[in-house]
Amino acid sequence: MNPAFFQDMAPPPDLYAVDRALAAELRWRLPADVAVIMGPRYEALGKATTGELLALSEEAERDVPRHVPYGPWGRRVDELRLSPAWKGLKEFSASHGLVAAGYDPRLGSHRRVAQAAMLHVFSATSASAMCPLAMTDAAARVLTDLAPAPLRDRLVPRLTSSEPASFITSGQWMTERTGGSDVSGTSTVARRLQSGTPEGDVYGLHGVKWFTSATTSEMALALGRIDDDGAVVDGSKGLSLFCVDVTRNDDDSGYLGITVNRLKDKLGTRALPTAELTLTGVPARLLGEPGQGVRSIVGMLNITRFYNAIAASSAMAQAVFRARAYSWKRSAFGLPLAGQPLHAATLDAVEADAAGALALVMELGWLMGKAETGVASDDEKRRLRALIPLAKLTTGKQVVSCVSECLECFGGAGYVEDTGLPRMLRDAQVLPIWEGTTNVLSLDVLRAEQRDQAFSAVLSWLSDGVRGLSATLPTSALLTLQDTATRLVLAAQAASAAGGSILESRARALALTTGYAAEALLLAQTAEKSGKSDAVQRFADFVSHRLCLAV
Ligand code: MFK
Repeated sequence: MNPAFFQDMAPPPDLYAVDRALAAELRWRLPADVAVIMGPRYEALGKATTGELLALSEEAERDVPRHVPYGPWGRRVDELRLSPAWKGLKEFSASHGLVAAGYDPRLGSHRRVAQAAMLHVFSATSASAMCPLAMTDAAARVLTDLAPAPLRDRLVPRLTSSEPASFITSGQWMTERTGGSDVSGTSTVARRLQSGTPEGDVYGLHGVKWFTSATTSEMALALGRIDDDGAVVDGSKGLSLFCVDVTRNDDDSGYLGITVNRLKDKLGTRALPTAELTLTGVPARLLGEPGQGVRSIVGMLNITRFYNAIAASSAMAQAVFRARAYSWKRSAFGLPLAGQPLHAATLDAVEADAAGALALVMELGWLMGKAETGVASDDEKRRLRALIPLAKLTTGKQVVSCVSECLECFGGAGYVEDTGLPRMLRDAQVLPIWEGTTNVLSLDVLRAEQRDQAFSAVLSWLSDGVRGLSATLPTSALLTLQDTATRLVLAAQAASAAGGSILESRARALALTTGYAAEALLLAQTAEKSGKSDAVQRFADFVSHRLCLAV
């Protein structure tokens, strides 16, 4: 008995330094010239995550956003009061080139893998600053593809800037009271203000946006329905995409053409300002063709879903390494937790889970980088189309269970707010929800199959990959993965033959099983390429954890 005993807990780690799965991925995925460019950047970022970034994020989490609707004399001011640390996080993101890396020509087709590693190191300590970065990167992509040259040249260099003074962020305004998953009921209307300006046709937007994250961003992409003298097309085919400059009125009496109704009181991501907005004619430029708004904004969603998967892999890795660090410091029943077989096995399982999520993120980054630089084959493009929703939905489910398991590793401390641990679980819970729920994305995979045979491309890649694995991998794990891949193909064929509601009702099970099988295959390939025993062990642990009962 020691009445003077107080438990010690390690702070969040530098993931670049401790995450062996990340090191294994980077070793085989980055060519030497890219590794030379990125190595020092990863090191600097990793070190900063335990210093400058940690201080900024803790401050932003303490000093959460507030909405001040009225000034002292009753005038509408709609001030969104944010911690100076939130601005600091934005500057930090710019100076480390977190968005810029995705557009860096020196990184060639490896740009998205190189960027994913940075974001994996950054996200879990970012106080949700990952959210505006996701939308910023996605807006840069959409503007690059769709905006008239003057608009593109005004905004894209700033969205992708590494200079804090010029870096701007973007929002994504889709969700309305009628629905987040189903945008066909969008009631925001767009009335023409000016035609044929160099930056495109200008419309005034009128409506209510129900969730707008990172509301203090300098711009946003928004869906609206063009109202041509009372003629409005219903449903999602009537939606168009608009680019909004978010500006304050000259006399600082709120935002130009926007009223902030209130900030959302959310379970997590509390440092992130998420508002309900009423648009009262805010000027916005049409992007792409009228009526093609959904088609246009899915280009944005594909990037934000990639970021979502990275946010999941990052949160999982941080939770795992915090739990592991604790297991060295905490003793029970006369032994450190780390030395107790069942606890150690639990930690190995969650570490393998995090490694699986990261492997899928890296594969996605590899395919995205190839597609964006025009070197992806048709088969790779089809695979990418399905892997985006598959990666988002699979990692979204993994992160919640993995972080929950890690909190359990801390016992009661994992349930006590001032340890900072419960916040990890609250923040994780948004990842299966925003950017498409598990069911919506499972149905998206079905549609991608029906339109482009994209799911078939994933299944073929999976079957071929599993067949190509070497017999030197642990036999039981290998057999389980082979069995899963075979049964998956049969289950997909049966569901497809049944069609209709039976096919839909099985979409989620098929999607999640495919996501886990893909992760297992990628871990096996990483293990083969690295030849390291810890990578082989992660493959075996992952298979036990996610593909079969752990016996
Ligand atoms: C850490 C990271 C954090 C990121 C944070 C961001 C915070 C922002 C918070 C939010 O904004 S959350 C709101 C996010 N909202 C969603 O994710 C919407 C979820 N719903 C869907 O994804 C629906 O499936 C969808 C709205 C797309 C359905 O609408 P529709 O009108 O029924 O679309 P449809 O008919 O399925 O697809 C229209 C076209 O787009 C089709 O092409 P065609 O017209 O040529 O046939 C589709 O093939 C195509 N399409 C759909 N999804 C696609 C796609 N193409 C490529 N990629 C996709 N993902």
